Amino acid sequence: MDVVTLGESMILLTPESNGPMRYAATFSRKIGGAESNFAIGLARLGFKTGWISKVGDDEFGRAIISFIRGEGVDVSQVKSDRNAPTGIYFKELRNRTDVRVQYYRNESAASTLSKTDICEEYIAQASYLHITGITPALSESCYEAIKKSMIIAKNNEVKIIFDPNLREKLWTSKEKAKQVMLEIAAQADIVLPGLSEAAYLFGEEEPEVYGSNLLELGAEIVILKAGKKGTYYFTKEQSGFVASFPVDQVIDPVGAGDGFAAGFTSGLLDGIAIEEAVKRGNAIGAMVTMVNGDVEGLPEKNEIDRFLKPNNDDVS
Ligand code: KDG
Repeated sequence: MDVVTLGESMILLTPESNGPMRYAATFSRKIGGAESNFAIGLARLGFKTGWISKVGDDEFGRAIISFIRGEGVDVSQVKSDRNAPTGIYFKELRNRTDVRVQYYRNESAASTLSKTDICEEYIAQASYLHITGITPALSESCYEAIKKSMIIAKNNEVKIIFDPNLREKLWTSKEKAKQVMLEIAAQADIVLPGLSEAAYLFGEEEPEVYGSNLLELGAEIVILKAGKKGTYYFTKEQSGFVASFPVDQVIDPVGAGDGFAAGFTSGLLDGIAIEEAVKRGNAIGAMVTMVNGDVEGLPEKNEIDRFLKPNNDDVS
């Protein structure tokens, strides 16, 4: 297994018309979840990924498992819960620049995930463990599951990738969010915040300050995503900035960060230079925003190669 991740996936309902959702009569039904988005992104590029989770023992839970399995992600560690439902979320596209997310996931099956659901052998055989800041916000037992996964990773030389994915709606307080995120960041080898997430953790600062703060906490690689501007990267030996790819029209920005993380991680797995890995991440992030849905725009290997080398006839 190249990468193992854990977290909640939900049924995603998007109104078929723009504007306030109170007027929406018809919805399209898709699937979303930061961690499975990431796992699907890597699977499309040909990597072996596994997703640990829980869904309700209901039709939506079955839809999620079969969709994610169909995308080539291993779902052998996903359990069905008879006592709690699958979570749902709505993506309200009010207009091109105002996208709102509404969750119906309180006490969902995934929020009951606990350390007893974490199998040591499963994580131990992976090269990377991917964690987001969403999972520990779901419940104390989810945070326990995250902590156990990180201990297993540390004991087995599995590198930890931490994408804060700050979702303020899920946290009981800013202090708690900050404390947990910093605890996880201190255990991680690779940390991938957006600039606004870094500001949440450390206050308004320059990117270089965030970079050195996170390196001092213990990360080997720090990536700072500056949205449509580009991405900064920092290690002890080098730092730099890679500009974003222009996007004529953003159709749906949700999932772009997960696309970035998948592209960047694929670069690490391929052993390419950090700058090239960041470029691949930027490219996939851009491609995701051009398509409606959290995962629909994630490219396959030949598509990302073509995107990065548009004039290369050798790329099929
Ligand atoms: O990063 C995209 C995710 O935000 C989306 O897929 C839904 O997992 C989700 C969440 O918790 O917001």
